[in-house]
Amino acid sequence: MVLKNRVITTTINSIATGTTNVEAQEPEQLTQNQNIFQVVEGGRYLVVCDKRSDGKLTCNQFVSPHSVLELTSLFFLGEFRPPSSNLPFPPTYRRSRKKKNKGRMNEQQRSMLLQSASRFPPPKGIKLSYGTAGFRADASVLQSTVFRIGILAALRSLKTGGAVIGLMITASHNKVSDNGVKVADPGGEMLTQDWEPFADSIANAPDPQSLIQLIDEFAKKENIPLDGANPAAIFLGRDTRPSGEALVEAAKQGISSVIGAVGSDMGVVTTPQLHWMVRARNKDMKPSASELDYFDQVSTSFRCLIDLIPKKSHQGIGKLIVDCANGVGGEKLQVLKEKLNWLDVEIRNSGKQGILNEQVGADYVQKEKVVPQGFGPHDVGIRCASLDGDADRLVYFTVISNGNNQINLVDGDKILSLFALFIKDQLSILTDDKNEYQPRVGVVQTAYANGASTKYLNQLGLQVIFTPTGVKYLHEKAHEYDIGIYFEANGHGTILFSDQFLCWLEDRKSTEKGLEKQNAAKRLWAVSKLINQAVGDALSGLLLVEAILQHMGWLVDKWNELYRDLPSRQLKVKVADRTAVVTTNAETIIEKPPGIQEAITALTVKYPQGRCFVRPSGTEDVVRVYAEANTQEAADELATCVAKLVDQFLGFHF
Ligand code: 16G
Ligand code: MG
Repeated sequence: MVLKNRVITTTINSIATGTTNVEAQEPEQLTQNQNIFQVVEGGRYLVVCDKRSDGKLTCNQFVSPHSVLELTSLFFLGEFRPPSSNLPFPPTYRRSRKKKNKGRMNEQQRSMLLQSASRFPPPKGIKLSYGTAGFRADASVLQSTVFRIGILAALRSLKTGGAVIGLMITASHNKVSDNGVKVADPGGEMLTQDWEPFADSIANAPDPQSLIQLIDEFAKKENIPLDGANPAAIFLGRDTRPSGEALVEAAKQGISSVIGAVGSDMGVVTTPQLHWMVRARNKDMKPSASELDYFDQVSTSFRCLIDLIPKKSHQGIGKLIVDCANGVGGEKLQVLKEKLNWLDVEIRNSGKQGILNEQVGADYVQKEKVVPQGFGPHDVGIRCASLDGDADRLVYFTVISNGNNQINLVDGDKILSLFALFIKDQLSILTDDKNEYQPRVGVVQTAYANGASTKYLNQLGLQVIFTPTGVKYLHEKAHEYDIGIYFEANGHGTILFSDQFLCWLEDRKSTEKGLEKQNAAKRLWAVSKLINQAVGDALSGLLLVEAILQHMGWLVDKWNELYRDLPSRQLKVKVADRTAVVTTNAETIIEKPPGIQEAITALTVKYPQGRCFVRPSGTEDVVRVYAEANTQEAADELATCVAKLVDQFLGFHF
């Protein structure tokens, strides 16, 4: 691929929303294959077009579905990739004649907000914060917060030129009486961090007047059109918690108190399904972007990967048993199983009976390292997997014989390693030194990644980068690569592919002469369609693991033996104020309070292969301790000593 900074200006006559035929005056200047265009008019847009044989252009990825398009100039960028900072997604299209009213709230809008807010008084004496994964609390105190986040989601849609925003009601792996709410941005990723302080402040506004004042100030600052003339669209979803339905209703009330905002209820879905739909609607311009589309895409791309398995390595790898945490993943996996009727899967803890997340699910299995309810000695030797309550985490395990319910855990780090290995293999078939274009591959982990996994990935020759805990940090970092693979040890992760890489790959699928290279390109293409690029997705991740294991002809033990985990221990400590702990270096070093880091380091160096860090939890009122060492006893001892230290420095000693 030639990287050229060539910019050709051409003029388009019209771009129709959704269907998107682009008519350019000088299409002869454009090449036949997919090209990247940038449209400039009041904002910058990324458009990917195909030039058809009749010389016209078909635009297949485009801007906000709700913008009235009056675009006139188009710059052809050839195969040049502008720096990502120049590519806001989604574009913020603004009609210049509306500028005068930006951020001004009219009287009708003000009184609608006042009226509806008075029906949702905030709970007394409770301060909520938009943590690592949105607001989470006992469901009984969340009505007002969810109502207000409905308003926030509508504002976010207005801010992004009418792009669809996601609002998910879930408390993931927390107990069934909890619930929560989080927002998905137009690309399907987590709400931009810049808006989190606003989420905190409106959630805690004591009365309707102060709430309206905060909204007014924020809308002015952010130039959000609140004059009722602009549409806003929100997709709502919820997991299976009994409190979910009423909370979705509260969110709808928040949304409909912003003039022009429309909420579409997607019903009971997994968190990643909702993120996928948001992304599909905005980025891929799928007109329906429904759950059905999701199932179609993941099942078709999975089948494609299976069809591309070289015959010689095609051998049975036995059945898979999946623990669905008694959550939403059970019914969704059942749909996939029916679509892929030859996939050998047994579904357990499907949610028909049994309590959500109670001694079941990925979080329980990964933290406790024991079999979930419903599994036992009869499952020894079988490949098992666990999803969490909203199906955005996935771990595998096998039951140890005579092990007293102990398991061999195959965690997020191992899933990451399997994905990285497969992608690296396919890339090395596809590219050689002669290729002018070398895709950049990055692997993103957190401090919780087992040290043995990082060593393994480094040995594969991959670049490993660390970020703080929380999907938003990993996701953002992975975006910096052509192929960015990220996983947390807890089983949340995915793979991101850059548009530039996908354009190149699409070309290779058809132009490569050798069958092997063509198949490698097709496999990578199928991976990009199967994996949920919006967010970590237990169901699509599970299908990718299954496809790769079948491709390799590997039994689960072979996969688990890629490397041997260093023994580790996690503990949590209740402290007076967890915000007193300030960390740096992807949470591996404590900056404040002074003195504690030196004490931890002094303890850690005593243990061979010792590693230890302490961080405040983003989801619980505790401080977490993680320790790793060459034996389990040593890891336990190190974790216990450091936990005592944390208590000395930060505990309740008045
Ligand atoms: C949330 C995060 C997860 C993180 C965990 C850490 C998302 C969607 N989920 O579940 O990524 O590992 O919090 O919890 O961001 P902690 O801060 O309590 O340790
Ligand atoms: Mg979850």
